[in-house]
Amino acid sequence: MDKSKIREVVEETVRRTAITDIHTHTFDPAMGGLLLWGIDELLTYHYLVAEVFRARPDMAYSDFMSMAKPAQADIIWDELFVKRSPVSEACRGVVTVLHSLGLDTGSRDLRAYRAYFSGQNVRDYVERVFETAGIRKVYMTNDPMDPAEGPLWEKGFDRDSRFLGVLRLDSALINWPEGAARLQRMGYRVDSSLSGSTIKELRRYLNEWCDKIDARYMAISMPPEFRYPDVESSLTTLMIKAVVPVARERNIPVAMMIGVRKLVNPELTLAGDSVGCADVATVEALARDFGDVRFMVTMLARENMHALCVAARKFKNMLPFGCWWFLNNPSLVREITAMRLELLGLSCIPQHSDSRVLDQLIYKWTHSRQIIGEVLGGKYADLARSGWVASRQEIERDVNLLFDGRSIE
Ligand code: RAT
Ligand code: ZN
Repeated sequence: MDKSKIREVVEETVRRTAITDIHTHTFDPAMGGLLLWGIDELLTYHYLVAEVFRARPDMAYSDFMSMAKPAQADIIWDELFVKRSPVSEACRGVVTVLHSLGLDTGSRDLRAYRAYFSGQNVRDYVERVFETAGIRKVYMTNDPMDPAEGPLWEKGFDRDSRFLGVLRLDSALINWPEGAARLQRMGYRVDSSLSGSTIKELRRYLNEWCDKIDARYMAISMPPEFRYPDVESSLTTLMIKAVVPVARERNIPVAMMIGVRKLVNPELTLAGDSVGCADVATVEALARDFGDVRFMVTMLARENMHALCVAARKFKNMLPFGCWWFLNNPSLVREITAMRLELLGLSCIPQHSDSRVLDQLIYKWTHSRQIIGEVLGGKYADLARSGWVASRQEIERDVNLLFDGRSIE
């Protein structure tokens, strides 16, 4: 191939390769109201809820939080799209979605957008979004302890094979013994002290629910203080005595998302979490001591990203993934992607979308594909300058390695 074309070919390949999105908060359409979509959901995304208070410091948190969703959406639209230009990443995302759907972003007409969405049927809209975003499959985040979600699984439904199950562990494990009380209510014989039958019963919970949702991996988000080894910590004990053995037995990965400081501003609820620097030595020690278990790892602090790449060079059972939450911004995705390619080659999962609203699949992937394509294209151009010109087939093969999700299967 012509050397000067190589960037273009890589960018184009990244644009059209079907993606397996390994971490989202979207749901199988059969799960009804849990699947969020449409303009009011897009506008009240918690990333934008945090931003609206930057524009309206006079507004009381509780006043906004107690409003109905359309009223919140009206304020966010007015403050962040009409009175000022939507330059933040989360704001631009809404614009990308509207534009990709063929709506007139020049009209600035929220009522017209609402009318468009109210004319959609959810099943057809899922097809449209998957098609527009170029998505093959998405992994959900499934919490059996969620009062809206648990009963749906208990009852059972016809699954859409494109929405894969992931057992989320936070409500069972974080802030133990809060999870113990929930487990007891579900009929598991656990107690707060981690003694007696607790570990055995927690494993039973994990196994039964992995079966029920056909979990492809188990996932947990953790505070920056998470340490291993740490004999004092309930979370660490539960991880190594229950989660790790179940993952090993089932041959599924454990995803650890580390570095969230929950509710630094409780009044902001879901939008109130912050970031802290985590301990990369902890994930190295876990990967070393449990070498037969696969760990998918992402961290929330930019400061952790370099050390995490180095850690993955040392442990073949560690897979860095995604640019999570506050890192999912073009400048940081660019930096992190380049660093990963330089240190790990193609052995990482560059991005997940974290979409909470179905339509976000469109913007999160349009934006990420753009940056990842540019960075990756630069790497093939560098290679060509060094004397190695990749063929189209080789480029397609490589892009698939990054995006088809096979490394976690
Ligand atoms: O990015 C987000 O939407 C966060 O609220 C979290 O859901 C985070 O991604 C998580 O999975 O904990
Ligand atoms: Zn998430």
